[in-house]
Amino acid sequence: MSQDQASAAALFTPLQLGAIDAKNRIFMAPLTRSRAKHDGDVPSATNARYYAQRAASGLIIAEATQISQQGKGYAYTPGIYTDAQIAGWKLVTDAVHAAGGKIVLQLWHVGRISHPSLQPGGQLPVAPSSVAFESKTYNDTGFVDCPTPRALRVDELPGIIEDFRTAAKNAIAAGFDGVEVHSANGYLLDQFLKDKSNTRTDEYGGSIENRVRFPLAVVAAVCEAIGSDRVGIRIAPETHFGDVGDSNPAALFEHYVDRLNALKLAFVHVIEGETGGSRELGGVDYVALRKRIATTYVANNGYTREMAIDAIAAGHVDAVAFGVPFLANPDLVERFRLGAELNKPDQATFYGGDEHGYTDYPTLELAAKS
Ligand code: 8OZ
Repeated sequence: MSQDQASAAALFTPLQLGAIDAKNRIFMAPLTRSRAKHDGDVPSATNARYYAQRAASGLIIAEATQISQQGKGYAYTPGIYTDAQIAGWKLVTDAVHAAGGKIVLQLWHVGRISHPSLQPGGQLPVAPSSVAFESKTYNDTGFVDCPTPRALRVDELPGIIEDFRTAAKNAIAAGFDGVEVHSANGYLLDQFLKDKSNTRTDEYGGSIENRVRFPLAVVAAVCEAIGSDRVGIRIAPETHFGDVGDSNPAALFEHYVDRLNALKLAFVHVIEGETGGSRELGGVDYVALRKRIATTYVANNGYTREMAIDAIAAGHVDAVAFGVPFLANPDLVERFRLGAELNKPDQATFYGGDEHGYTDYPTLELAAKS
C-alpha cells in the first residue's frame, strides 16, 4: 500500500449515525437530477440503477423529494406523498440494499422557490413572508422567474408539519434507512430561519427564537414519527442560494444547533460557505460550530479527496458528502481508495433527460476495458 493509500484510511473507518451504520465516511450528497417519471413524479427502475451504482458510499442521501405538491418547485422532481411514489422509491431502496448500501431520503418543501405552473390549482407558491426575491426555477417550458410568494397564515403551518410527518413515515415504508430534513439552500425552512426572507411579526418571525420555531417543529415532528436516531438535517448557514441571507448567521445557527441538540438527531449535514461556491465567506467558523453540535457532523461543499482526509483525520468532521464528484463517478469510493483520476461531469445532463449522463458514466473497470 502506498503512503497515499494509507492516509486515505481515514475515509474508510466505519461510522455509526444514530441507528444507521455507515461502512465508510464518503457520503453521497443529495443531487437534484429531475428524472422522475413525468406522470406523478414517481421514481423508476432507472433511478434505482443510478443509486445502486453508487451503493459503495457509506451513506447515500437521496435527492430532495417533495413532501406534498405544494412542496414542489421544479419539473420532474420526485415526491414521497402518493402510493405510487412510495412503490417507486421501494425499487430504489431495494436495489441499494441489495448492493450493500445505506440510503436516506431528503425531505423537501421548496416554499417560494416555485411557480404557479407547479403548484396545486395553479396557486402562488407560499413562504413565511410575501417578499419579492430574485430566483429562477424550471417547469416543462424551461427556466421561469419565481413570482413573489403568498405569506403563510399561522393556521396553515400545522398542515405542513403533518405533511413532513407523513412523508417521513412514507420514507420508512419505502425502505429508507432514515431521512434528512432539508433546512438549507433557501427552501421553506431556510426561508423561515433567515431574516431577509422572514419579515413576519408573529411568533414565527422577528427574534432568532421566533424564526427557528417552525423549522424546529418540523424536525421534532419527523423525529416523533420515525425516531430521532433515523433523522438528520441539512443546513447552509451562509448560503444565499434562492436569494436568502441573514444579518447574523453565526448567532442564528449557534442557537439553531443548540436547540437541535435537544432532539438527538443522527447527524447534522452542513454546507460550509456558499452552496457550490466559496468556502471562505467569513461569517461562520465551522470548526467552532462543529464543537457545538452534539451529534455526527457531515461536511459538504467543494471538498476534494485530500481535504476530506485532512478534515476527518484532524477530527474536524466525521464524514464528507460529495455531490458533483459522485454524479460523474459511480465508483467514486474506489477511485478515492486508489487515488485515481475522476471523470469530468457534463453540466448539460445534470437536470432532466434520460440515462445519458445519469447511469452511463464509466467506472475505472469499464474505462480500462475500452
Ligand atoms: C439545484 C437545482 C434544483 C434543486 C438544493 C434541492 O440546492 C436543491 C437543488 C439544487 O438543495
